[in-house]
Amino acid sequence: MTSNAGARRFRRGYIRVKKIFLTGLCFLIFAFSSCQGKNADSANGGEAGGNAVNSDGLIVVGFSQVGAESDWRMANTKSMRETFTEAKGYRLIFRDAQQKQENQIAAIRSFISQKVTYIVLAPVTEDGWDTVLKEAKDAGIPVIVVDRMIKTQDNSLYTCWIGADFRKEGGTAVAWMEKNFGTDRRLIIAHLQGSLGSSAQIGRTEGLQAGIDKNIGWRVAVRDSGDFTQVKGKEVTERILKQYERIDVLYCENDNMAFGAIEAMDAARWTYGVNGATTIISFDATRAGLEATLEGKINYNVECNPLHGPRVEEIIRQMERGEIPSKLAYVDEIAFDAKTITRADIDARSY
Ligand code: GZL
Repeated sequence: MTSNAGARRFRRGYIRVKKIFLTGLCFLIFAFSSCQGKNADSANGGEAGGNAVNSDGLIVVGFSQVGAESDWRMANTKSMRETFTEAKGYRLIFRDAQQKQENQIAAIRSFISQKVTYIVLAPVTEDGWDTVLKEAKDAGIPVIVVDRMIKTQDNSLYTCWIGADFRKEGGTAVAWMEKNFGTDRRLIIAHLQGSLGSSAQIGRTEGLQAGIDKNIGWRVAVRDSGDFTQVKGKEVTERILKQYERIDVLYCENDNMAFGAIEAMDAARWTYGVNGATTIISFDATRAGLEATLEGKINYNVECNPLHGPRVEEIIRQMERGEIPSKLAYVDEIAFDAKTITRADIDARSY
């Protein structure tokens, strides 16, 4: 065989081997990329563009939680996590918004893109939800609002709401104040508000304001927000103690701000509680809040029950049965007086 013919045969063989190699390489690249794409989709809980609920027969619940700002919030999150487990037929996608509405809106949009079965929203504030809830409605995903309320002109944007009657909670505190201070004496009140614009703050403030409007001797010397946190509750109280000689009632819109206020009062050697100059009223009745009530540091503590997990599950079960849940559902709540609370009262509670 001449060297030219041999060279030609070698070239033809080389080109054939090269073609086979390149075809195989293209196939491998295509197979890997489509597999990767599928894995990415299944990581989001479904087939490529498929419905998350179908991936493994679980009901997928996207829960946008306010944050982790208080003992109440932690108990609320625990209740939801303990309820929506795979053993009970759910996949819970939990998002903590660090008390920022923009994070909740982003979470809801991610739930929509993952095609969850239900969206549960604990809204940080009442306003600003219409746009994103319209997107959820257009995607055919029911929205259950829990804890605080949303304000909207279009009630079709959410299926239902379950939570506390915050104004009633404030009214309960005012009734106790009337009983213990009378209605015709001068009362100097310092008011620690929760996160401004949240239903809990709006309702508890309205409850107090109704008492002030009714009892002419009552006066709010100072009103400031501690954002439902212990750190800010302490900061606000430190400022108050520097400005005022006398505070008859410190009205704290949650336990964690009351704990911060107690820290500030201790540091300033300011007396409070059942044996002190300043009466402390608080809300939530968390375990730590009730311990402080039992110790006489908090005079009166109005419960706000955080155990919404089973309540939300009941709503979902109703909807799975094709039933329509009540649009609004209020939870029953009680209150605790430092003068009558017992250890048994606290031990009987699950949070
Ligand atoms: C009340 C809830 C409030 C609690 C606070 O339902 O929204 O938010 O009172 C919590 O402790 O931060």
